[in-house]
Amino acid sequence: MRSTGSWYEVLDEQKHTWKCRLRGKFKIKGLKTSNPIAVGDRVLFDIEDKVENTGIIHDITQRENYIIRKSVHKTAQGHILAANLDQAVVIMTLNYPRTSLGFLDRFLVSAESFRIPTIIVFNKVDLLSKEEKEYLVDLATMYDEIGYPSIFTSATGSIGIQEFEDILKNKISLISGHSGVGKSTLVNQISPNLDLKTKEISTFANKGVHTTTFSTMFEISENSYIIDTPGIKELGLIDIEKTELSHFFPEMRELLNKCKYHNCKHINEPQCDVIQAVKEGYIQASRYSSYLSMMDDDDNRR
Ligand SMILES: Nc1nc2c(ncn2[C@@H]2O[C@H](COP(=O)(O)OP(=O)(O)O)[C@@H](O)[C@H]2O)c(=O)[nH]1
Ligand SMILES: [Mg+2]
Ligand SMILES: [Zn+2]
Repeated sequence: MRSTGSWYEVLDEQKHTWKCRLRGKFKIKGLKTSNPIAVGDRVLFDIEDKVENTGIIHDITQRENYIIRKSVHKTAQGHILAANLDQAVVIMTLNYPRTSLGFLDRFLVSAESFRIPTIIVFNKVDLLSKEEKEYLVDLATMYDEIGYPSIFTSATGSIGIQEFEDILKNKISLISGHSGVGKSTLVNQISPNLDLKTKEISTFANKGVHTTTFSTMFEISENSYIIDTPGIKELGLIDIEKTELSHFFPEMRELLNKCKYHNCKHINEPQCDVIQAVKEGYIQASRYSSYLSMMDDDDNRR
């Protein structure tokens, strides 16, 4: 559920909480990380003290997926922020504050690369004009066609709260989104008094800043868990090779072997099916623009 340095809080099948440490020579084969166990990991432990509720973790089950952040100091190592996520829920607002599509697409690409399905929550719909609402419906339809379902909510106006609860039901969800979009207010509608620490996901601006972060898992209702990850702002900071980026745009992925060149970057190559699809409107201009912008970012980083 959470870890503070050398202690790990573990929830067992009966929902009892145990304070555990790792067995002395605990090691995970193959993966070089600064933390051997992360929030969301499923572990096996021996009871050490039944009165004090302490235990010793001796094994970990294979991860279905995980979010890893590159360690700043040891480049060969990564830091796992969370494991075994059923989905990511990205909360955004068209306005107040404005969430850019570039930001959203960047998040979606990261989630794709970690193989985590994403649901978009458009919050604060109570503040939108008729025109903005119409635009939002079009936007939602576009993302839905690519494979990202969405819901409309107003955390303060009691719109879509039941839908929000439904998408979290019986799942482990990563909650993310810019600061001020209403994450705490939304989650509080389902689980009052939960103190979400989730910070905004910035772009690459803060990439060099190393912050000590502790993810935390909360049970917000029976069998529904959310993971709050203050360090999630680095979610965008992953190594995606240029030639791979298009694989994480689902609408491009299905066209890839149709380009003339097998290593086509879909920027200005002749007989590129992606560019053709953009011209024909099958791939949305805003998505392609996010793609180009991420290709650019990559350049700057190198
Ligand atoms: N009008 C309106 N305000 C909202 C809505 N959701 C949240 N807010 C307000 O937006 C501000 C930021 O909300 P908060 O939950 O703290 O955002 P967080 O930083 O994402 O956790 C607060 O003043 C909330 O009352 C909404 O759906 N509509
Ligand atoms: Mg908050
Ligand atoms: Zn191409």
